[in-house]
Amino acid sequence: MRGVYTNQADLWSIGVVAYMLLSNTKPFYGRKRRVVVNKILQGEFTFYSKSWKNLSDESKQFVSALIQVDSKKRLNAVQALKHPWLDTQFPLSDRIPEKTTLDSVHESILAYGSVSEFRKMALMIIAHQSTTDEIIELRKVFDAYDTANDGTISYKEFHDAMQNANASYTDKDVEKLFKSVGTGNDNQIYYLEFLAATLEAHGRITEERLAGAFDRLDRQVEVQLKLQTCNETLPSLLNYFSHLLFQFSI
Ligand SMILES: [Ca+2]
Repeated sequence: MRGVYTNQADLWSIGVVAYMLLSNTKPFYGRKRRVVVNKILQGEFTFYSKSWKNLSDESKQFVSALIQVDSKKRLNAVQALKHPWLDTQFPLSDRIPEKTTLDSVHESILAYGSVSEFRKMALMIIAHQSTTDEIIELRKVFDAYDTANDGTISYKEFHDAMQNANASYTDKDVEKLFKSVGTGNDNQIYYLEFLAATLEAHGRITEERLAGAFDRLDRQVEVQLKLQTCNETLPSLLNYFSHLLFQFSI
C-alpha cells in the first residue's frame, strides 16, 4: 500500500490468507474503508475471534510473523517454510509414501491390465466417492510419480516410476502398463485413472462396494460398454470426474 513491492509482499498475503483460512474471519475489518486502511498500515490485528481459541500457539505465531508491517522483520519464504507450525504439523516426511505403499501400488498397476473396461468404470465411480482418509496414501504416490507436479502423470514420469520399481522392464512393458491405466489419447494418466487402478489391489474395495458401483452405472452405459463403445464414453466421463476430484482432494 505504500507503493514498494518485493516478493516479501507475497509473504504478507500468505499471512492474511492463513489468518482467514484458519479462523474464517478477516484480520482487518471495520465499517469504514479509512479505518480498515489504517489498521492495515499499522499492521493492527488481534486473535480475538472465537475460532482462534482452539488453534495452536504455533499457528498464531506463524500468522504474526507474516503479518508484519516492516518487511525486514517479516519472515521470508525460506524462513516461513521452516517455521515450527509448518514443520511440526505438516512435515515433509509425511508427504513421502512408504516403500510398502509404493510396492503395492506397483503391483496394483500390474494387475490392472487384466481388469475389464466395465470394472474400470465401476472403480472410477468408487474412486470418485472415496474420502480423503481412504486415498491419502495413494495421493502421496501420485505426487511421487508426478515429478513435474502438474497434476497428471506423463508417459515419461510413469516410465521413470516403473523403472524405479523394477529395472528390468522393457519400454514395451512400460507402454503396455501405461495404456492399461491411461484411457485417453493424450499420453497422460489422470488422478482418477490412477486411483481407479490402484484402489482395488490396495485392499480397499469390498465386493459390496463394487456391486454398488455397478448398480450405479445406468443401463445405457452398460449397453454402450458391452457394445465396445467404452473408448468414447470413458475419457469424457473421466475428464469430468478427474478434474473435480483433483481440485477438491488434498
Ligand atoms: Ca506430470
